[in-house]
Amino acid sequence: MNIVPRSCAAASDGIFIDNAWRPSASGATLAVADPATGEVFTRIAAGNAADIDAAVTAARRAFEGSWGSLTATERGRVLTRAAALVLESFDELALLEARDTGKPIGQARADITATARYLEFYGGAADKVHGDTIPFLPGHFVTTEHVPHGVTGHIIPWNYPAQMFGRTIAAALAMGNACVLKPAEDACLTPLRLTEILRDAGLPPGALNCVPGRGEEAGAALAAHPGIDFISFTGSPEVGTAVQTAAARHHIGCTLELGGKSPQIVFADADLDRAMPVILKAITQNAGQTCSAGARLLVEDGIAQNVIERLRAGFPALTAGLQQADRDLGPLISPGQLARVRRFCDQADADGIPLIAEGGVDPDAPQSGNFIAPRAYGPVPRDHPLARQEVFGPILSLLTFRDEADAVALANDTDYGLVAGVWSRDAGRAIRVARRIMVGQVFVNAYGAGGGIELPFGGMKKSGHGREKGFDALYEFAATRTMVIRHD
Ligand code: TXE
Repeated sequence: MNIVPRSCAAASDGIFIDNAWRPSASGATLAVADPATGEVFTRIAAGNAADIDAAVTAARRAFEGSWGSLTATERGRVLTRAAALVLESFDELALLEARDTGKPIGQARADITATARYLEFYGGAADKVHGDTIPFLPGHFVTTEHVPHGVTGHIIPWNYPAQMFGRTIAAALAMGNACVLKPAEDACLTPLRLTEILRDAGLPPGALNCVPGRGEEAGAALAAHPGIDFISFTGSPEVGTAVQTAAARHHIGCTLELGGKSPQIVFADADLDRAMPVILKAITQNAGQTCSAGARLLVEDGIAQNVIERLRAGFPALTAGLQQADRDLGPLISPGQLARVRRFCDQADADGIPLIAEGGVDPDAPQSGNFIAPRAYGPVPRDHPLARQEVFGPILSLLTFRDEADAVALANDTDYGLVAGVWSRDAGRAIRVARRIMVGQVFVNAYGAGGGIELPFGGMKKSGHGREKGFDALYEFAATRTMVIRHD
């Protein structure tokens, strides 16, 4: 497995600007550890404000020159070629993603498939974004076009680094922006490799620059840089606030995707045989470190005991293990994340919240890894942290509701608004309820979009604003220019 991109001499040279690798301006590096063992297996360049400045300058040059002068079709072809190159390097990328994030190899493979699909989708979409003509005054012809912002900044998290790369970078490039990417310090290896693949696909120098580094250094410098025209951020609400504040200081737009506490609403008439496996997967996929994890299981009173019995039957079979073992879940990303999840469990235990069921950890999983067994708690009181805060781990909270009105109120009784699921055989009720939940994406008798590349995705309330995926993302990475032509 190539730990560093093929054309990069060493990971410590891993700042990518103007299609070439270089060490960070300060010479600083970050340790890269395997979440399953704790072993530090490489060190990656840690960029700072000087590197960000060089990257923004390179991006501006590309936007005003070689990249900005390509047609939409030519841009699309670069992305489509990159999709093919990702598939050619499929096994290598999946192994790298699994090693860096700890996720089971099957999940990593699914993520690389999705990454290629993002490049394919946005490659195909690049020349299909059309403007309008607008009837106006006599003797006037009015038309609109969607023009790129210019230089876009992208700050992505560690939970799905390859997919996040595809999601945000492919859409921005498709519209003609030049990009500066700051991947997460805990998982930046696949974004670096994918950056190289974009170059190999024909991206001109400066069109995509990648600066790994610490959030408070490289990330903050990118958000505050006066040379960027738009910023896309996925991460915690706290950092999202800082990014939006920085963007406001120089009056640029941003999209924020800040996680959730997503409800799965199960009515008494639901098909539990169909629902339960999906409910278990929605909290254990990626060890629960998923913004759209189905973390709140809201169950109608009359079937609560039945659902609890099914959780007792299902959870013990869920096992955490090494990447190559391809179990239900891998380790958490870092000791810090493990400590955070344990704190939630310790508090639940101390507060006497019943532990419904627990899964396991493979006996051969190293003690030094960040492994935790998945758990289901409940009934959880409505004001308990387990019912309100994002755990970002494989911990399911069961709450009960009385009737339809109570279900809607409970589902919306959260600061977040990302995703929801409604399970019922009464189609009218399921749709009625689904339309009253304040979220950006809602499922009926299903949950989880998988890649969901074509489907607009994003939050309401504390989950953030703006849409990624689908055609909606293209419009985020563009501004509408209206042209009024007088011809009388
Ligand atoms: O996120 P951070 P963390 C949630 C989840 C998790 C918690 C903490 O609940 O437990 O956040 O995770 C960069 N200026 N989500 O601490 O810090 C950072 O380098 C600019 C949900 O890892 O927000 C990384 O690239 N950038 C989420 C990115 O922000 C800064 C996914 C995210 O890191 C910065 C991840 C700064 N001052 C965490 N500080 C989701 N929406 O799915 C950090 N960064």
